[in-house]
Amino acid sequence: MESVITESLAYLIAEAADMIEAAGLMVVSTGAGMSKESGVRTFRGEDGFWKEYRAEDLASLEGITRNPALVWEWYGDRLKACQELKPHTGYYALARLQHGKGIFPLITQNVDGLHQKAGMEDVIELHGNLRTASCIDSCGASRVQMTADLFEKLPPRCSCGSILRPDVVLFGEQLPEQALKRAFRLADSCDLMLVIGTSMVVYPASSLPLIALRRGVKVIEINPEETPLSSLDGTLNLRGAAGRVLPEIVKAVYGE
Ligand code: BJW
Ligand code: ZN
Repeated sequence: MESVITESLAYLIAEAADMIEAAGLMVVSTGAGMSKESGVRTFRGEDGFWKEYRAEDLASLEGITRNPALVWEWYGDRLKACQELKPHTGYYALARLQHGKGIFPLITQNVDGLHQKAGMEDVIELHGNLRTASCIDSCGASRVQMTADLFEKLPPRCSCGSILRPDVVLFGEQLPEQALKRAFRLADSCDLMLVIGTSMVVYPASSLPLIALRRGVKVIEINPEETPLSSLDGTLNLRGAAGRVLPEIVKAVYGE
């Protein structure tokens, strides 16, 4: 992984900083790689979650129905990790940009709540969150807070006796309607999009930068690895880790 700021990367960071300063409506879109330096594992890749499990066994309704205890054990581990972990310097750099530039919307596929922990506002959670769980059979009972006691006997159950499911978006499920509508509207109206730490393989989040590019809007990608977005016309590739690159962008914008 790229962890040093080479001369060529520093040049591209300066270019990105100019674009950010000039942009009217900037939108940021983040994925699991944003949290990697805080200690949250990504989904795909060398040390991704899904090296050990099949995606459909963990992040699908069939998976949770077939093996609820395994899925809940996985979410329990992740919830614990997310509660203990802290935002890294890249998170605070984004928050600094947001407060310096005027609040821009931040669309995230992440469920870990780290953007909010770093003090960011207007966070649009496309894939839900780890704060609550609800009845898998939609019996009408209220949502339940995801607290430690939920994990004492797995799988946790709703008051109706059915299994609970975390309020995240599983494969094959629709995304939260208002969040998705807003994300599409923003992709269709922004002047600049910053895409950080996503492999760009999960639809519909992956289509957002494509909508912006199709309008001739530039996209800045921060990712140590190449993605399907990297080679598209209009993408500026900052090939590095979010925790290294974002503070450098802030330095270039504010000189601090
Ligand atoms: C760093 C870094 C550092 C590392 N700094 N970067 C066939 C074709 C096209 C689409 C479909 C299809 N079949 C089905 C679909 C639709 C499906 C889909 O897209 N599937 C594809 C996988 C093929 N999508 C859906 O089902 C969605 N719903 C939907 O489309 O509804 C309509 C519909 C319904 C029915 C049928 C068809 C359509 C729902 C998607 C829900 C995704 N859910 C998950 C779990 C959420 C809950 C949880 O967190 O547990 O969301 S899956 C998982 O993937 C999670 C993530 O949010 C999501 C995206 O992953 P992300 O963030 O990109 O992470 P990684 O690990 O993939 O990548 C990390 C990146 O970081 C890498 O690039 C690294 O290089 C980089 N990185 N270190 C910066 N330091
Ligand atoms: Zn119920």
